[in-house]
Amino acid sequence: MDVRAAVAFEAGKPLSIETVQLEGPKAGEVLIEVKATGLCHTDKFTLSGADPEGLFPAILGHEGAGVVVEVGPGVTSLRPGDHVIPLYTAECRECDYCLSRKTNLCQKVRATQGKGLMPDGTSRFSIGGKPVLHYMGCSTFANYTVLPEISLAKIRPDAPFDKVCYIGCGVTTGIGAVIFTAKVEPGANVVVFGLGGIGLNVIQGAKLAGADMIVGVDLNPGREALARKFGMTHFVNPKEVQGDLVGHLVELTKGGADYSFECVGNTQLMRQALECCHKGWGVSVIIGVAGAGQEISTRPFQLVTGRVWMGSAFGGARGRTDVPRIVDWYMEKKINIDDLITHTMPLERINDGFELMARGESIRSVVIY
Ligand code: NAD
Ligand code: DAO
Ligand code: ZN
Ligand code: ZN
Repeated sequence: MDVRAAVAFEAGKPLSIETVQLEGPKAGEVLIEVKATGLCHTDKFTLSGADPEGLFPAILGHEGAGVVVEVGPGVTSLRPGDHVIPLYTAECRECDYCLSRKTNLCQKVRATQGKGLMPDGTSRFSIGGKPVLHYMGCSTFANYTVLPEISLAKIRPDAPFDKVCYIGCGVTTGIGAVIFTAKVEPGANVVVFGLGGIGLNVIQGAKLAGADMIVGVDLNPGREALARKFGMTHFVNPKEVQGDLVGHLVELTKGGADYSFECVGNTQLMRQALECCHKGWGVSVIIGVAGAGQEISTRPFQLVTGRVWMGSAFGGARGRTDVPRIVDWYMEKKINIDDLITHTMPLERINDGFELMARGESIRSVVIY
């Protein structure tokens, strides 16, 4: 079938709106109509060429929501009409990783997904007979796409696509890092570095977990008001701190953070996030994705004296299990997504959305098909 897609032909160039050919689902695969997709920082990172694993030409996008149109042979858990959220972290429930119960990083389709291909090693997308690659197993910048069955979370039918698409990455990454990865407990002091599409969700996750002090750190003073609305209790702009930022944060939290989260992708901030943690028990979670080849460092004594450094991918969420629950939290008004979706646009204006992101003017832009 012919589909409409924003194609990334090469790094550093704007996306190009094209008619693309899409093959139907093969065994274990599902064709979905994408109804809405968010634009995430990671799409921009790949499009910029900074992502060492970025492959072209490809159809980017990994934060969608849509409806099942057709299922391939052997698909048992989904049928046409089901509402779904694509998962860039699948959940097969049978690989060693899934069965370990220690991680959400299902490896069942990881190898082919990383090459921009479906599990049988081919692409379903093409233009004029030439293959166009999938991206993060999702490719939600097309109005129809094909995914493995295990890469789709079935969600309730009354959830609005243009809001819950954000649960496909940003919401789950931020809230999940607090609840599933760090397991923040009531009364904890939390410091969040970076108040963008991820950090604001860390803040609302910390509030949901019952954190006491929630300190937000950002260079952009324009982020303060929204962060306060989501539960931030103290704002720190590093440009306004006299002297050492770490010392300031340790003093503010009366000894250090119980938990800190790096939501920028800056290796210097990652160090500060670790070092502002409380001696003996502070836990620092890296969420931000640093540029190719960058490294983190600290003095080992920071860890010897009880601080813990860890990371979180997709908020530690097991997609098919946890994403429908997070959709329920939204529908029950336990979490706020609406105020984070600052812009919407048709597919034809998707490049405007990336410009808004680059200028720091949007939290989330959503393309509505
Ligand atoms: P964003 O651009 O919306 O937000 C980043 C924020 O950091 C902005 O508010 C900016 O002003 C602030 N900032 C930049 N430099 C700063 C500094 N030196 N000190 C303090 N604040 C600073 O980005 P986002 O969408 O929230 O994504 C954040 C990071 O998370 C990115 O690296 C992204 O790739 C990554 N990410 C990780 C996962 C995961 O599963 N681990 C998932 C999605 C995104
Ligand atoms: O290696 O098993 C694996 C999968 C790793 C994927 C984790 C992705 C998290 C960071 C990328 C940002 C996603 C938007
Ligand atoms: Zn993302
Ligand atoms: Zn698995």
